[in-house]
Amino acid sequence: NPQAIIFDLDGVITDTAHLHFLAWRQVAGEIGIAIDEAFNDSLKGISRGESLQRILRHGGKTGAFSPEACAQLAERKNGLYVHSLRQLTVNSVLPGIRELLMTLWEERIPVGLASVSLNAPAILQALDLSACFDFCANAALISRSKPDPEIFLAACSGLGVDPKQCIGIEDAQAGIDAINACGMLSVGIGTGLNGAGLQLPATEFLTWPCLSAFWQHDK
Ligand code: B16
Ligand code: MG
Repeated sequence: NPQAIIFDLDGVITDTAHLHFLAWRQVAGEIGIAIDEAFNDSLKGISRGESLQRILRHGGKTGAFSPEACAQLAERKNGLYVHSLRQLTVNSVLPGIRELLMTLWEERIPVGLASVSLNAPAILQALDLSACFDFCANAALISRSKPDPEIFLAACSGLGVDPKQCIGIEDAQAGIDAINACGMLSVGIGTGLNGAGLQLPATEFLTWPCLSAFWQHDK
């Protein structure tokens, strides 16, 4: 068996990408930048500050705002986003995920979280999933967004496991690249991802028998 399974949050455990999008669209609109869902895909797994920089670049406004103004824009986005998180309930967990986490607990396989979201602990709590995770990497201690492997390495180190003996699960290209850069086995959820060791169309196909077969085949 793998020594641990490390999950991404946004897009794997729950679909917060749309809420991030709505908050960013509002803030970007207020400074005259239009963003759409396709552009939002390129912000998945990217930290709040770095997302803002990408939005400014997208709107041709790189350097137009002082660091203080940028901090205010990021804070405004987060206020809107955190407000929208109130709509999350125990029913907001993506299909199959709660069942998978229960099975991993029964199988005594350690479970970690590698989300660069500073709101991750509150989201897990709203979903009533906090107890399912043996270790959640602290996004506040991470200096580089995915595709840098830092957050996945922090999750492995907190669990005391060897990345090469673990599986990472992601829905974003930056996340798959981060997992592969650690030497972990990667599982991609969704379409259009390059380099995932195992590619599944949606979370409902993510089961322990499927992960176990992938592990035995690839190790
Ligand atoms: P916050 P993940 C990421 O979560 C999101 O995909 C990304 O869109 C967001 O900007 C980032 O968290 C930071 O989130 O503003 O809440 O700190 O994919 O790493 O779970
Ligand atoms: Mg994600």
